[in-house]
Amino acid sequence: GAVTSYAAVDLGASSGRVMVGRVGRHELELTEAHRFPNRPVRVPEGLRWDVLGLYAGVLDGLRAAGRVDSVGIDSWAVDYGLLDADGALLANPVHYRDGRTEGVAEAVWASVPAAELYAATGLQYAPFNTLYQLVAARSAGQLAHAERLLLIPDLLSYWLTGEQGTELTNASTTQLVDPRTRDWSHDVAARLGVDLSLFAPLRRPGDPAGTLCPEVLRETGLDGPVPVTAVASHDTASAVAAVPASGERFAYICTGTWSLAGLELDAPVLTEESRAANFTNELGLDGTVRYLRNIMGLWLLQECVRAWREPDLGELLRAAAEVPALRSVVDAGDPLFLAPGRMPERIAEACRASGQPVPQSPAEVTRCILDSLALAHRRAVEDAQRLAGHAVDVVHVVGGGVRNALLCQLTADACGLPVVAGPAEAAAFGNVLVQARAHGLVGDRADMRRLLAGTQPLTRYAPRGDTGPWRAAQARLA
Ligand code: LFR
Repeated sequence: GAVTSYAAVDLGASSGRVMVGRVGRHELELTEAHRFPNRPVRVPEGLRWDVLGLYAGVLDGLRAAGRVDSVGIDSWAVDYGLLDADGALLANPVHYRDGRTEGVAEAVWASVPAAELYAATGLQYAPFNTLYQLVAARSAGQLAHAERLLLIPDLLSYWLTGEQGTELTNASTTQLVDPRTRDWSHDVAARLGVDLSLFAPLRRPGDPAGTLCPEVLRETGLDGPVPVTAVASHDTASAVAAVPASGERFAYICTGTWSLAGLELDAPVLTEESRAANFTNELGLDGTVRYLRNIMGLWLLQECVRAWREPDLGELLRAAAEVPALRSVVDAGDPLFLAPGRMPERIAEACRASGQPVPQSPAEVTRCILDSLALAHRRAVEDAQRLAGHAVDVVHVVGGGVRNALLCQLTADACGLPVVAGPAEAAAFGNVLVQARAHGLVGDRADMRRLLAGTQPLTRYAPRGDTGPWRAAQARLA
């Protein structure tokens, strides 16, 4: 049968890649055309993304990918670039780990109480939600010359095509979208004085998003026309679309720099209990709701590894597996761990403060992190089921953490549920499959998932022991 190929640009917090997906009726194959580091840059004014470096990586990747039927872009959420009246980028996009939003949420809640904001937008509190970033930018006078705001994937898409849009799944992370109407929350914006005309018109995954412009074709050596297709441009939305589940009784954990743990629902959960539990209602493919909690994720380990000057990761994980389980745990959902730097010390301080043994060696700290992540996974999967009234009997782990067998096994143990791990490149798969679907090659969401389950290697982890020790460890954090 016919096989077509798609380029998936997938930008994560620590690296970007351009993958080529080949899709047929019973065939799905992903190969890496180009991978490049994404290093946040600290300048005197704060922490910034090197967005020109990223764009250069995208162009290199497209050149390496060669002839494709379409291109799609996804990245992390919430961050954006501002354009002036001529469409030129005004400044380097601010990194969501920058400290500029400290105290901003409290000021916002004075105008729109937190409970009302949750009922209207369904978004969990995170200091970096675009709304808080925008309010901080406005106070700093940074919006004075801004005519347009483009979220990161939309900005890169604009540079590739000259066309502007705002993709909906990623827009849902701004805290300016109503998850019931899947449209802007005009009321919240008006009450907070946010000018929604800063945003380009909404696009949905699968919508056409222009074609590579002549300069890009020249730079990449490609022959036009090459269409760009809007995908689920929030990386987590693309990853959830690529969870190889059958049926509805599953939870997912998208692992990488973050762990995003939760459920796919038809409708948002906007109760006060849900807000207190800090669950978010982000939008997914086909108007689904990604009901999930943000957990710090492998960021905790990445930051330690950086502090320890990059020891061999395989050895570190083998040593961590030998350390006794659950000696000390930290709350891996705590925004305390958001900013970069001093991570081994901050973990030690958290253990000391909760009266637990302080992990000493890198192996002990690593074990503490992995136990803590598994524990946070357990809590999120449990809470989500209870709050949404939606029971599951399997947990799908996708994303970079799939390669961390100890984390997958501990997650199965902690949840007391079987874990199915894979694919690691879920975001890129979701990106490719939405493009293939837009071009008529695959059917609905269930077909996409069947194709993944039938073609990709998945690893199963059965839970070991009972969950008593995990419940006891949780009690230490209460
Ligand atoms: C994961 C992710 C999360 C989002 C965080 C910040 O890459 O997109 O979903 O909360 O990054 O944008």
